[in-house]
Amino acid sequence: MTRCYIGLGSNQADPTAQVHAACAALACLPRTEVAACSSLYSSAPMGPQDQPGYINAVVALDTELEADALLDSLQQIERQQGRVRKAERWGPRTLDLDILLFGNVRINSDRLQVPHYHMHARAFVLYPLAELAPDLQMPDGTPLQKLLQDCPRGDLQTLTVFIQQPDAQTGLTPNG
Ligand code: A4P
Ligand code: MG
Repeated sequence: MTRCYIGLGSNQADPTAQVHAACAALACLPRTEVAACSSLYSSAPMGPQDQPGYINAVVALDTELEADALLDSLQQIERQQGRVRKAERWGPRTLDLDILLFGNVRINSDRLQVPHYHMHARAFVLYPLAELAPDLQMPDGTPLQKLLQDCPRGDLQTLTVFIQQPDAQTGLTPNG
């Protein structure tokens, strides 16, 4: 099993529900278990400002999938939740699922860059990640706490809406 961390983001079509649904879908992936889900976080959009604010979260997964297969599965979940890839960089989306960390490995292929290329500068990634794994180290040995020191929280808010832990068998939350 490889412990990996997935960043979830949405700013379209009921973002909170999108993140809940994505968490449930992650729990249904083959040979994969959801170990923990962070709180939900809200923040103003990074990048183009003419789009709604975002809801973000981080999920810890233990998986036997290879990184490429995991990316395929994440992109399938994005499509199932209505994600349409557009040319605009950092534009609005129903769901974005990024592999932040995949065990302790570094990947630089055509399809994958892990650790995620900009995670060190994104409060909406680092703070939910720290909620799950405060003592984490990056593959290059940098402590997560050091990245947090260098990345102000800004307008990032922790919401008092929790991801409901989905049932591992059905992927359904207690309310369906
Ligand atoms: N790819 C490479 N590495 C990875 C990885 N580690 N995980 C490749 C996932 N995918 C990875 O992805 C484009 C390609 O990146 C994929 O085909 C995969 O092979 P994409 O999801 O279509 O592109 P994207 O997400 O639009 O691009 P980008 O630059 O990753 O967008 P970001 O950086 O995710 O920005 N503001 C707030 N507050 N919160 C947000 O979550 N998100 C964005 C999107 C903008 N502003 C935001 C937020
Ligand atoms: Mg992405």
